[in-house]
Amino acid sequence: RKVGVVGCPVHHGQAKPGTEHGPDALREGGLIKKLMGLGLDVHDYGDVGTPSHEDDHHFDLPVKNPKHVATASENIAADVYNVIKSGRTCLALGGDHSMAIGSIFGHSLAEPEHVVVWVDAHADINTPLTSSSGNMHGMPLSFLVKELQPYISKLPGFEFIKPCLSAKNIAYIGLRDVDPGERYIIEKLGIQSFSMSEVDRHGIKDVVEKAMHYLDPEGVKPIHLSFDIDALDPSLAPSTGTPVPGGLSIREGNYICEELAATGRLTCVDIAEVNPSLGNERDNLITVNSALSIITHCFGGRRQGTYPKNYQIP
Ligand code: DIR
Ligand code: MN
Ligand code: MN
Ligand code: MN
Repeated sequence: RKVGVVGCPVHHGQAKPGTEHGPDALREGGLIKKLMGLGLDVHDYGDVGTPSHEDDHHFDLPVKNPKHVATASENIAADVYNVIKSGRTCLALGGDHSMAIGSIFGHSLAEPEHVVVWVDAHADINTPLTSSSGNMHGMPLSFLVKELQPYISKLPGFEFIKPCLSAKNIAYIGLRDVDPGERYIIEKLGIQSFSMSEVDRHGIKDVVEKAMHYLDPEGVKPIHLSFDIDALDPSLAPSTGTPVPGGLSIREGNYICEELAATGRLTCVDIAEVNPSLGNERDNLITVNSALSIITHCFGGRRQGTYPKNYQIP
């Protein structure tokens, strides 16, 4: 299998500097070697450009840095599209979760029928008007969901985005910090949501099975996994901007990834919100190692073990 890595060093979707170093922290943690060790043909496309804008907060809306987010999103979309079109599975390294605007939109240009599994403590579906933070990493899905467009304010730079998802194309896993407006939207649009309560009640096996059956009962559609590292318990991912107690274990996280990888239809994976500027060196190491574990299980790594194609007993 072929993989294309796209660095998305964005941080303007939230207030804590450091997520722009996420891609390099993952590379320095041994990402490429680990993927090659799985027998994959890996090409690292480097980082997308994140052009700066001087005047980026003069609008009536409480939305922060829309031009920064828009131009980075446009660049991310172009790279993700090219990687997938060239026949590679895309691994998009964040960056804060506003990166998913570009990666999901770019994926949709290449694979219009794709479905999205959103693994996160947060729902990231605030509109510019339901958001109380103004942080765009809490809004990415709202720009992509067709049913929400009547409620989405026009933002500078966002003209290139065509809403590419229906509410029924999304399933959440791991939610435990959802704003009132977001909960209302989830219920109103009937978005499939497996919060930590459902993980507790049914177990991760049932949750993944139900999510995939709901999104694509025939098992034919390309899958986009958007994995916010804060979906994991903070003990496993301390270096992240908005940790919430009571998260997924590494076993649950890896299980989700093994199951999605086993479909053979995982075409794009985002890893978002790794922030090496938060916490100490040990926190960074724990967080990067958790992210690498999640990634490898998306790309053929299995806890039962693997061996190269032509392996023979020596
Ligand atoms: C909150 C937090 N719902 C917001 N969102 C976060 O700002 O809209 N997303 N942390 O990852
Ligand atoms: Mn900057
Ligand atoms: Mn989150
Ligand atoms: Mn998120």
